[in-house]
Amino acid sequence: MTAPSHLPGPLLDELLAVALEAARRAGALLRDGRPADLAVAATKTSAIDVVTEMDVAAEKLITGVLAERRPDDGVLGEEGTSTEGGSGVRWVVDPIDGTVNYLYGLPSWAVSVAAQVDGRTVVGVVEAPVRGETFRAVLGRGAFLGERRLSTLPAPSLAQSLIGTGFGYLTERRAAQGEVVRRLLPQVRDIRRGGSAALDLCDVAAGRLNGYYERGINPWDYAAGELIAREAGARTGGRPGEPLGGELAVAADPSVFEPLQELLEGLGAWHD
Ligand code: LIP
Repeated sequence: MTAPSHLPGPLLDELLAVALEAARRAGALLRDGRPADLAVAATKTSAIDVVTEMDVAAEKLITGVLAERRPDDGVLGEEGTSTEGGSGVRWVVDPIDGTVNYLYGLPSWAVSVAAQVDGRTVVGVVEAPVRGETFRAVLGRGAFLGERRLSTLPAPSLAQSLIGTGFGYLTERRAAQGEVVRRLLPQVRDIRRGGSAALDLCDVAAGRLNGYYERGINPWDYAAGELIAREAGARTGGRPGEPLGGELAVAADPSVFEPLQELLEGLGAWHD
C-alpha cells in the first residue's frame, strides 16, 4: 500500500527519524534504569492492570522528544497524554507495551511509537531493547527488523499455523477469552501468548507467528505494529469486513487470514 501522494518523502523521513529517536531513548531508559525493586505504582481497569513509575517516566521522555522535535503535532499516550496539535500529525504512543512482562523482568516488552497523518498510520517503530530488536515501517516502503526486510510466513493450513493471542485484564473478559482459546487450540498448530500486542504483530511481520488475534487491545498497543505487519505482507482486520480495532484484532499471513478470521467469527472471539 503506497503512501498518500500528498505526503512528501522528506516528511515521512522526518517522522521516522523522530519515532526512532523517541523509541530508542525511552527503550534505553527502561532497560538501563529499571529499579531492582520495581513495584506497581497504580492500577487502572483492574488489580492486574498495572502501571509502574517507569511507564510514566518513559511516556514523559517520549513526549519531551516529540515536543522538542515536532511541537505542533498531537500526541495520544497510554499513560494519559492527550493533545490535539495543529499540524495534522498525531503520535500514538505506548511507553511500555507488555507492562506485566517488564514488571516481572521478562524480556518481551517494547516501546511502541506511531505517527498518523489525518488518522492514517504512516510510520511505526517498535523498540524491544532486551531482545535487541528495532522494528520499523513507513507506509509503502516495507517493514524492517534492523536492516533486514521482513516478510510474513505462509502456512499450508490453519491446522499447521502458529497463532499468537493475548488476554485482557477484566475477569469476565478473561473467562470468555479462555473459552475461545480452548476451542481454537485443537484447530491450529499451537498458540503463543507473548504478553505484548506490539511484539506479537511484529512477530507476524517477521514470520515467527503465522497469525495473531486479540480482543480488547488499544490504539497505542497496535498502531505501530499493525503498520509493520501490513508492510511485511500481512492482512489485518477485525470481524469480517471490519478494520482491526478494540472489538477484535486479527493479523496473519494471507494464506491463513480468512480461515482464522472465519474461525474467530464462529467462536465469538469478538464479544465477551
Ligand atoms: C498489553 C497488550 C497485550 C495484552 C495485555 C496488555 P499493556 O498491553 O499488549 O497484547 O494481552 O493484556 O493489554 O497493558 O502491557 O500496555
